[in-house]
Amino acid sequence: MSTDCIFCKIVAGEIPATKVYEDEDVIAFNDIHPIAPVHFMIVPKEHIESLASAEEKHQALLGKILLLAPKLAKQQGLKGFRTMINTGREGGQEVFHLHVHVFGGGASLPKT
Ligand code: DGP
Repeated sequence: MSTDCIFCKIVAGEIPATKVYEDEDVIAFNDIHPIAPVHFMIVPKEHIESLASAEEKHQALLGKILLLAPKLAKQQGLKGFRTMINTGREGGQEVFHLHVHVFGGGASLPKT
């Protein structure tokens, strides 16, 4: 755990969040600033700063997170969804604890 990390505090239960999933390795919760009707993030409990900081030892964890995305999206009623991993300040990352955004619902998403 990183003491000044907001997502570590959510993992530790020190800051409330609307959880959509939790197990021993990961937690998923709604984004506080949603950009779509359904918008949650899948977050490893281990503090990994970003995708660029992930190592070989995280391979199974990263696979688990990606495989969870369609399962949780379906549970949230999404028929399709978009994933986004902002990496580094220049990649739009604001919270430096690796997370996969999953969002969708409502009108179809614009092409990027
Ligand atoms: P990113 O730009 O990929 O680092 O996105 C970080 C997201 O985290 C941003 O969409 C807002 C969300 N966020 C920041 N602080 C909190 C918080 O305290 N609770 C929740 N649920 N989401 C947060």
